[in-house]
Amino acid sequence: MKLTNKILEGDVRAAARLMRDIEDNAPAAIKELESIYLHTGTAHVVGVTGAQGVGKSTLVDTLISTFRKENMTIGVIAIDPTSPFTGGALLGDRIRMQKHSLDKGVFIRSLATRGWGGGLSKATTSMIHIMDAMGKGIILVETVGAGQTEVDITKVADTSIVILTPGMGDEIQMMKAGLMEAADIFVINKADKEGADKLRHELEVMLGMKSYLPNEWKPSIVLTEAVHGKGIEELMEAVLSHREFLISSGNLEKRRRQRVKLELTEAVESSLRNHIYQQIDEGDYLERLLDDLVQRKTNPHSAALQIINQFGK
Ligand SMILES: Nc1nc2c(ncn2[C@@H]2O[C@H](COP(=O)(O)OP(=O)(O)OP(=O)(O)O)[C@@H](O)[C@H]2O)c(=O)[nH]1
Ligand SMILES: [Mg+2]
Repeated sequence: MKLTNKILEGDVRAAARLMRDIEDNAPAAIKELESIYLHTGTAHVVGVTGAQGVGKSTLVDTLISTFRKENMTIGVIAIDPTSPFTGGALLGDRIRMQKHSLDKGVFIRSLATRGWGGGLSKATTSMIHIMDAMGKGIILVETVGAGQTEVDITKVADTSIVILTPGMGDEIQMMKAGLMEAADIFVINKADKEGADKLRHELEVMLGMKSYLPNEWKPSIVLTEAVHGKGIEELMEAVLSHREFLISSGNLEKRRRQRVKLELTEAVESSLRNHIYQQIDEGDYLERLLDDLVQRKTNPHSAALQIINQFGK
């Protein structure tokens, strides 16, 4: 557990080291994570999602400065789909974020998600835990592009920010991804462009169609101009209000329980998968079962149960 103690003291190098080990699937990293986990649960996790180019990174960058003025410590995880098309944008992000690199209260990491086959990777949740254990008060998780990762981040975030921009027809794209229902805060970024008020009106109409119970959060709408630093304080206030609401309504506990449940089921699935596959790969058990399947002597469901009974002990 030599990394854990350093990480708890906020050691950035130890944290970076552990994160690398996790990405490399090093066995020692699992042990470290087990002890890290016991020191988590205080950070407020904020998902920042939206279609490509809506201004997520610019917004995150300005949010960092705004939170820092309030003396809050920040972790940032930028999830990179490793698409060749975003290379330029990421380079831009790095240059932009460099100004925070000397600030001990800020820790920024980007994560590649290629090869994880969609969904929130184990690396992402591990990284959230590490930053949490480091004592970061707010953890911002930026997801690029539209897809499963964006929807999944809303399952682990305490607060979900969904960013839209005027005149892009984003609203409709978002609806499809199931993001609209997950948003706690809608940001209309690039409010300097035409159509911001129209979009705000459309969102208000949409939210007005639903009735909210007293202990239910009605999503807030914030207009921002990230490039000009406008509306960022309001956005920070919206995040803090939502956090207050979650705590006072008891919803934070419910959300966290959901998150833990998701993590647990994922852990069960992956442990079972690793455990079983390792064993069936060793003998000719699998080959015989495949023969039976090809010859229609059995069916995949029964064969799966047979495998679990044989090796799942
Ligand atoms: N006009 C205007 N442009 C903005 C605003 N905010 C960001 N931009 C510009 O929009 C472009 C994309 O900004 P990014 O912050 O890289 O957007 P992103 O959502 O992180 O992009 P990806 O990570 O590639 O999905 C940049 O050229 C920004 O300068 C704004 O408020 N108004
Ligand atoms: Mg970005």
